[in-house]
Amino acid sequence: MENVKIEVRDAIAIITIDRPKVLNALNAQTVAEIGEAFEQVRNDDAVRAVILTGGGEKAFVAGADINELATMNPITGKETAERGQRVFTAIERFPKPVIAAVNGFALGGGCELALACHIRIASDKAQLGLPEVTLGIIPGYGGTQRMARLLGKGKALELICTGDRIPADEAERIGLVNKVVPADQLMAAAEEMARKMASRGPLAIRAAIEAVMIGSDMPQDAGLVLEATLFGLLASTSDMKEGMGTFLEKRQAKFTGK
Ligand code: CO8
Repeated sequence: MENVKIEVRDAIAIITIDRPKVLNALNAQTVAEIGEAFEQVRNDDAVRAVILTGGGEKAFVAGADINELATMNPITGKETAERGQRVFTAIERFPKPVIAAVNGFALGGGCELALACHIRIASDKAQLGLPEVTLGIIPGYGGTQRMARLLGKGKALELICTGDRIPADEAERIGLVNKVVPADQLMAAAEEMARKMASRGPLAIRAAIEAVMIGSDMPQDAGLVLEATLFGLLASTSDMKEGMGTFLEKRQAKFTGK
């Protein structure tokens, strides 16, 4: 892959979008490579958590590549949006926790990418926003849906319709990011959280993500059925016996994902 790099360290895959000269802008190739990177990591049993970040000092991702967007017609525009939405939805439903380490600008498609991740940790230098309306378009990689679900319709419409960029501390205040840390501690903070999640039962983590991400789009009664079914399923796993055993025997868990 040309624009996306994968590094695996201690059960954690760090996926870096690496086109720093254009602030990691998402052209079609980069979107495809992000999808490919997640597929590689999905099939790697040694990986139990993922950190997604941007290469260089300035940006997580400064949006879709405006040079490509400028050439869209109605057909290619819809197709491009759908292709990106498929990749981003695969991230949202990824069976291992995905933490966005937002190291700088997360704008437009970059903010939408962060929104598709399960957790967002931001550097104190990060700025986030959906500036699409300043270009005469709307978010097309899920931003209208995921931001409204995360923040509520009022705040989402404020950000989408002004196109304003907000600093990391405000993003934390409104719940757009989980926490903010000094820039030089960003990767350490993301790795610390990823390591903690990677040490838990992987099948339980997978079920938790499914229950929250799929369940929150269902009526609550159906979501509760999903939760109970996944809960029951976990009772059939060695990981459950291991987890309960460690508590009763006061020892460290060794989960196998079986
Ligand atoms: N696309 C292409 N190139 C970009 C992008 C981008 N989104 N962002 C930055 N770049 C390039 C710049 O053109 C510049 O290149 P060059 O050095 O060749 O001139 C280089 O990156 C560095 O950028 P700047 O010189 O502008 O850096 P500054 O520090 O002055 O400014 C900003 C940083 C504020 C982030 C500024 O670059 C900016 O405003 N970028 C555009 C942000 C934006 O509008 N993003 C939203 C794009 S639209 C979108 O994401 C739609 C998603 C949905 C698509 C649905 C499918 C069709």
